Amino acid sequence: MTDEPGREPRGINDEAPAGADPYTAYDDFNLPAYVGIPSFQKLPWITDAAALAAERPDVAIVGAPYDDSTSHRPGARFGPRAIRQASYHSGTINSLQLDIQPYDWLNVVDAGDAPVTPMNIERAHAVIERKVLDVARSGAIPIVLGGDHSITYPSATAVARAVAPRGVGIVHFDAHADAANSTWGNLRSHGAPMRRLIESGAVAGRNFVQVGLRGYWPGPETLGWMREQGMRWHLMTEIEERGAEAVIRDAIAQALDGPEVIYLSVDIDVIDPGMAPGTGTPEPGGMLTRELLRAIRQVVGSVELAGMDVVEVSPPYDHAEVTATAAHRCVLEAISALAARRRASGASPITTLGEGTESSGGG
Ligand SMILES: [Mn+2]
Repeated sequence: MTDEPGREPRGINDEAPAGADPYTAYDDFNLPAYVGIPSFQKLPWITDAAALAAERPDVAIVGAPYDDSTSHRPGARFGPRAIRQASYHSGTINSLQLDIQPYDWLNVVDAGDAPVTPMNIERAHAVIERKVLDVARSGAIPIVLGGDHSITYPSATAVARAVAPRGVGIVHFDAHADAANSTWGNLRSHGAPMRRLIESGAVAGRNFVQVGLRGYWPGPETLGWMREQGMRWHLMTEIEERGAEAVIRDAIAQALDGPEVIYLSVDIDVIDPGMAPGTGTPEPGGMLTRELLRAIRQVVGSVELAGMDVVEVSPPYDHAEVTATAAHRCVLEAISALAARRRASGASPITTLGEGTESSGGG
């Protein structure tokens, strides 16, 4: 203390022991999840295409904050931001399910958002396609956070372009087939992206496989079109009868009947709305969250994943972040399964992040 007028007061830590500077004790990656930059898992934020190409990450998160194609409840434009922050973990993580610390095996970054603006569907889809293409051409597997399901049209198109001439099969988890011709005349509706992808030739109809369909849509005309394309689908009732693991084994084989790589599209409404209420078109009677997480491990663990999206998270309809948290974990399960595949391939671990630190934030 000093009573000398005009003199700067001493700092509150001036008498701390030497070497114990609380200001620099933790870097941003290891600080709590709610402190610092809200990138996915506080991973490096690299939005520039040239910087991504130089970094050559293994996996890159991409936001697609767009929901002008919704037919019912809006709000999925806020999905990427909600999913990114729906985690209590910071620092490195350890998958108990797969016994692996994924960031020891994969360089994962957050490539930021596609530069979407509202009220212009064509522009939004064009910038999403360009963003996902930039990521895929950097060598990274894009994991895209929606956004309504229309974003799968530009996102899967970009992945199909990046991997050509190799073919892509699509495994699609959803309550809905999303294979309408249009919704009230709009061809870019979130009920139509799967038809656009098949019509454009991005994916062959016979390698488009859907899991979890239920409820009261689509009608016979759309189902007839789907049959004509050779599409395969597995109703929720089949999961109830055979169990998810057997159904997903079949789905993988059907999607890879010809193609070499898989694009995985996860509509969060495949989960029962009791466990994922924050979504645009909730359909009761869906999968358990734990079933979907296991299914994602199964798919990603047994195929060559070329791209993925998690869509239709609508935070304004969510409660206690339950839907955003489920979506966040869909992404972590995929990253962990990719890491397990890398380990199984005989590759060496990498050390790009927080070596020697352990995740905080259990509870
Ligand atoms: Mn859906």
